[in-house]
This record gives sequence, structure tokens and C-alpha cells, in this order.
Amino acid sequence: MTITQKLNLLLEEEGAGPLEKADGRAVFRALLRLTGAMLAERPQLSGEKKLYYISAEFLIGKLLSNNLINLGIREEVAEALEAAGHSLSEIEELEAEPALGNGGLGRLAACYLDSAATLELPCDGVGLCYHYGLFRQKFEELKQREYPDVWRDRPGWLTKTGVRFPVSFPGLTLEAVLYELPVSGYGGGLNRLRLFDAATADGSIVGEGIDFDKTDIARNLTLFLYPDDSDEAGRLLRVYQQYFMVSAAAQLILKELKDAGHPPASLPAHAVIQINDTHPSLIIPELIRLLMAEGMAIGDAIEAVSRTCAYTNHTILAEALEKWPVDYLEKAVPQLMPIIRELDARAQAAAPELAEKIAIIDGNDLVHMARMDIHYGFSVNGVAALHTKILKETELSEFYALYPEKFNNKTNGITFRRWLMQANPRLSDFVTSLIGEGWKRDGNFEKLAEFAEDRAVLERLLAVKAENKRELAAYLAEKEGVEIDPDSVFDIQIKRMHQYKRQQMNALWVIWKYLEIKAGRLPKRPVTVLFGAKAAPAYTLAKDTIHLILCLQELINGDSAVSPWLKVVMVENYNVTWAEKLIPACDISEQISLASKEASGTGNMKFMLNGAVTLGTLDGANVEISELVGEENIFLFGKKSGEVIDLYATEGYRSADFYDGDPEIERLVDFVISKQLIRIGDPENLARVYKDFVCKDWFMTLLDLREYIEVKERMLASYEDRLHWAKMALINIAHAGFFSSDRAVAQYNEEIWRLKPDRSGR
Ligand code: 26Q
Repeated sequence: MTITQKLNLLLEEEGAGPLEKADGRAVFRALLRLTGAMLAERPQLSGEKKLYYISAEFLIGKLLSNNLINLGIREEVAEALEAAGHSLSEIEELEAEPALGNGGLGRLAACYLDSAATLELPCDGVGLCYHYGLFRQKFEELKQREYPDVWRDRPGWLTKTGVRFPVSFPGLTLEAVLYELPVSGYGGGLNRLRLFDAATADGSIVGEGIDFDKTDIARNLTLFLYPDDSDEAGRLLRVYQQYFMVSAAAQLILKELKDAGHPPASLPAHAVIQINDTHPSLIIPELIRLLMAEGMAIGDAIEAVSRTCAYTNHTILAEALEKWPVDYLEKAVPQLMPIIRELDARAQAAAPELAEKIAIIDGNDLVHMARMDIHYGFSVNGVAALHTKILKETELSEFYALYPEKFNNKTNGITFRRWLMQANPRLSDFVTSLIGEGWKRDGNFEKLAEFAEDRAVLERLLAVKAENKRELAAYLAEKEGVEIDPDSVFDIQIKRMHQYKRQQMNALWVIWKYLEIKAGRLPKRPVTVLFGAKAAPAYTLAKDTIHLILCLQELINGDSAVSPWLKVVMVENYNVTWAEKLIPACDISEQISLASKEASGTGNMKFMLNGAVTLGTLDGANVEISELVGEENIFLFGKKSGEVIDLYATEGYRSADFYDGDPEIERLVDFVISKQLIRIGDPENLARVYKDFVCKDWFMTLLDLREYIEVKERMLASYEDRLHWAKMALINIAHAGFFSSDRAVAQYNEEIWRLKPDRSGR
């Protein structure tokens, strides 16, 4: 049967067919059923040992195209729809994006699930089935407002399993209900994303925006990802969420062990648990508790769990390293405290001279989650070479001295199926026409470098980019009502809003360019600066920076003398779907974090893969990108990580020195509270941004600002040598192969998980 015939059959069954007559929604539902049935035919991957990738976030994005690609039927479906007067991209618009993550760490988990399935490794993701996930962002009066993001009541792949586990808190036992999403690999087998919901969770308690009663645990527990933790009730709720997730996960893992006929003590032989940052770290004491309940002695239980758990660190920002007050844990999870105390006592006894530095429970009665992971996991990995080096030498040096064998690096990766094949079919097809299809499996683009001097190839590469830019411009015009010039340079910064990522530095560049244009110094070519970012609801300065950018957008786009030369666009509700539209159209990839602060970054890899050129600091994986492409194919600026770390150690940075000592910097910073902006925006918010620049600037924006402006000017000038630019873009793509998540997952497997690919039934 052809795809058209199959779809017709499904549509007729619903009384919605045939394909030419059916409305988009019916077509989407038919595609869901078609792919669902095809996925169900795939063998579930299994083996002696299985990986549980446990994470509070899985930023999976929409799944329709991804599943069609992995099933190998995307072209066929697109053609069938086209022939019947539909378009796949319009149908895709109807799918809700599950926003079950914040950013990098959650998207990484999703890429790794895709790669594990592709490599035929038995691996399930385990997490929470949030009703609303991360909030939906709206801009009102040029400010971010948060709303619940309803996704589960729209048709999708999520199914209920009937599996339930009790999770007990003092005076309250909740039921964890297991949901599942199929995880298809490219050609490979099938794994699952397994998400727990609280049976009693109840969205009707949400009032204004995303406000709800934080103490009503039974009803609020799985509504939102990272609810506001600016007060004690919010922080306690996080602990409840974390324990709910890990207790259900631990019960699931032990049940599968038992169902396979294995005794509890054999856990390390049959399961490996990758702990994605510290949010799931309580799984260590919880598993120990459950193994003891099965009759194991505490020492044996600790040993078994330690040989099962591995920990990935994604940050060195002190404020993001989770530490819970003992009394919170006593309140929420008292059953774990005796175990945590025992773990702490044993760790301290093993290295008494270091006690203060390595204690799980410190002198202030704070429980350090990462320390528990390092003592009682068998592997500790950072996510880029520089990040792992900093962990070993600085942040976790005492631990590295204690356990050198545990530390390893796994530079992050991204799946090329989603981030090239799906997001950028034009470039994907062009690359394939040059080097064949092999890259879809082996991630190898090296052969592209042979075309670096081939004028015809370079011109076609530019044409592909130009088409993508036109497509984005048309989309923005239609959806957001903003007109941008497809011939302008597209300069894009999309990532969570955070001071260390320094969107505020880009905003100062925008001010600089605006003032240049006002003074009659016009650029050679117009520039469009695109931003996309959500700020944590309680992160005041991040929200203020969004406000600043939206004010600049208003000022600049509304100034008819400036807007032909400069435009600012901040897209609303930035998410995976937006990223898929923005990245293929990008010329300049902004990766401008303060060196040493961005663990890796993965957006940097997605942009490179899509033929953008990086403007960046030597931070995270930018370091590896620059080594791969060579310094002539990347635009670097700013202080190096060593210098920055020294500045922190010696308290040697004072932003006021830069503000007072450089009239140009003073002029740009002052503009934040200028009459023009105050007239548009809220003086209170803008004043906070201004004051932070002058008095604090913890992430040293002003330190790197001058060089940033200089290098960005140089980059814009070099854009005018179009063939040379195309060559840089081509070299970037040619060396992107290293950043395939297939490579990353294969390394995790060889060095940490040691699973055998499942070849059963084939
Ligand atoms: C911690 C304590 C209290 C409340 C919230 C948190 C919290 C929440 C989310 C801490 C961290 C996160 C998310 C971190 C994250 O996404 N990190 C990113 O991980 C990517 C994948 O490894 C890296 O590429 C990025 O560099 C890193 O920032």
C-alpha cells in the first residue's frame, strides 16, 4: 500500500477522508496513528544491561518530523501530502511542543535518547510528566509574562501505561503514574521516554499566570518544571518533585530487575543510571534505602548503588550547584536522612584531612548533592574539554585528587537528524549531493573541505543560506508581523537568558550600532539582530534584560532613519521549534559567555553545522570548535578562562573602572537610562540594568565589551567578501562531525555504560 492509500484508510475510518478533503487536524491524527503503528512494530531494544538516563528535563521538541525521518518515510509523506494539497510544515504547526525542559541540559538528554536508539543501545529516559512544563512566555508591555503551557490535551504520542508506584512523604502518600513516549532511532530500534505524573495533580489550582498554592503538594507536584524557587515553599516543592521522580524511578528500575529474575545485589550488572546534573541525585540514597528494604546490608547496598550510578556535571556556577538545608530534607524526605548521614560519615572518614571540602553535609548543615554523586557514583564527567579541565583543576580539585579514575570528559553532541535533516532540508540535500548520504550515520563531513576553493559550490552554499533567510523572513512577517530584510546579516543569539551568557553585551552593541547610524556612520549592509530567550520567573536581572532588548526593538524598529540599517527582533516563547527555524537562517552565531562560565553550549554546535560562523569567547565547546576549524574560521575575542578565574580569585575586576575610565563605554551604558529608552520602557527595570553594569557586573561584560565591538565590526566587514565567507561556513560544516551526539553517546557507552548493542531479532 502507498502512504496515500494508508492515510486514506485511516481518514475514512474516522469519517474524515479522503486525504484531499480532510482538514489539517484529521491529517495530523492520521499521521500520528500511522507512525505510531509503524513504531510499535519495531523491536523494543533490550539486553543484559540497560541504561536509565534520569533527568528532570527532556526537551524533546515536536516529534512528527523526527519520527518520519527515523522511520525513513518523510519524503514519501511530504510528497503524498503535497499531491493532496496539504503541506507537511502546515501539519507540523498543529503539533504541540512538549516544553519539558529549560535549555541545554534538557535538549542534550533528548539528543542522547535519539542517538542511543540509533546505536541500538537499550536505554530509557526517566523523568517527570509535567502538565505545563516550562511556562509559555508572552511579552506584555515589553515585559515577559508567564502562562501555563498546555500540551497534554492535544493529540500526541504520549500514552498511559497502567504502571503505578506509591511515593511517600510525611503524612502523604502519592501515586506515581507512568506515561510513555516512544523514542525511535534512525533506522534502529525503539526505546522509551518514561515520565511520571502524580495521580492527584490538578491544573485547576493554577490562578493568575502561573501562580498556585505551593504548599498543596498533592495537587501541584507535577504541574510545572522548576517552579519559582525564590521562597522557601518553592524550594521545598523542588525537593518534593525531585524525590517523587527518583523514588518512582528507583522502584521502576528494581521492578525490572526483579521481573527479569535477577536478585537485588546484581543491580550493577543489569542497570546503569546516568544522573543528569544533580536534580536526580536523591536516587542514590533512595536506591540504597530500597535495597536495604530488600534485605541487603547497608555496606552492600552502598557498594551496589555506587557501581550503578554515574554523574554528569553541567555547570560550575556556584549558585547552580544544588545544596539543600538539612531541615528541608528532614521535612520532605526524613527516611533518607539517616542514609545521607551515613554516606557523609563514610566519605569524611575516608579523607578526614579534607573533611570540610568534601563533606556531603557541610558545617552550615547544607547537603551538597554533587558531592554525594562524586563519592557514590563510579564516574564523573564534564561536558566539554575546558569544562572538565576546570572541574579537575579548580572547582572539584579535592575530589579529583581523591578519585582521579572517576573523572572523564564527554564533550556534548547534537543529533544531526533533527538539527540538519529535519531543520534544514535544503542544506542537508546539498551536502548529500556533494558527499553522499554516509554522514547521516557516521557524522563525517570531512570531504566537504575538498570543495573549499570550488566557486560553484561556494555560490550554491550562499544560495541555500539566502533561501533559508527568505523563508525565516516570510515566517516572521506572517507570524509576528515584523518585516526583516533577507539581505541583511542575520546575527542570532538564542539561549536561556542569563547574565553569564551576556545577552546584555549584545544589547550594548545594538546601542553602539544605533548611535553610529544616528551619527551618520552607516554600515555596509543592514544588520538584523535576533534574540530568543526565556528568563526564570524569579530572576529579576534576566527579566530586566529582556525588557531592555524589547525597548531597543521598539526604539530602533520604529525609527525610520535607523531601521533600514538595523533591526532588533526578540521572538516570543523561544523553544525548540523556534530554534529549528532560526538556526538554518543564521549568519553570525553569538556565543559570548564569560570564559569559564559556559560548561559547553550546544547551540554553538547547531549553528556551526548549519553553516553559520561563530562570534565567541574561548569558553565551553567554543574552544574545541576553534581548534577544529582553525582560528581563521571563527571570530574570537575576550579574556581567556585562566585570566577570568584569576580575576575572581583576586577580586580584581571592578566594572566601575571600565565605566569611569572609558567614555565610550560610559556613553553606551548611560544610554540604558537615556530619555529615549525611559520614554518607551519602565525606568525601574532599566535602572536596575544600568546600576548592575556600573556597580556589579559580576560576569564582566564591560571587561570584554570593547574587543567584542571591534571583532564584530571586523566580522561584518569580512561578510562582504561573500566567497570567503562561504568558505568559512563550509569549513565549519566540514568539521562539525565531531559534535554528533552519536559520537558522544558511543563514547559514554565505551567508557561509562558498557552496554552491548542489541541485535536481537535482526
Ligand atoms: C539549580 C538549583 C535551583 C534551581 C534550578 C537549578 C538548575 C536548573 C536548571 C540548575 C541548572 C539547570 C540547567 C542547566 C543547563 O541547562 N546547563 C547547560 O547544560 C548544557 C548541556 O550540557 C551545556 O551545554 C550548557 O553549557 C549548560 O549551561
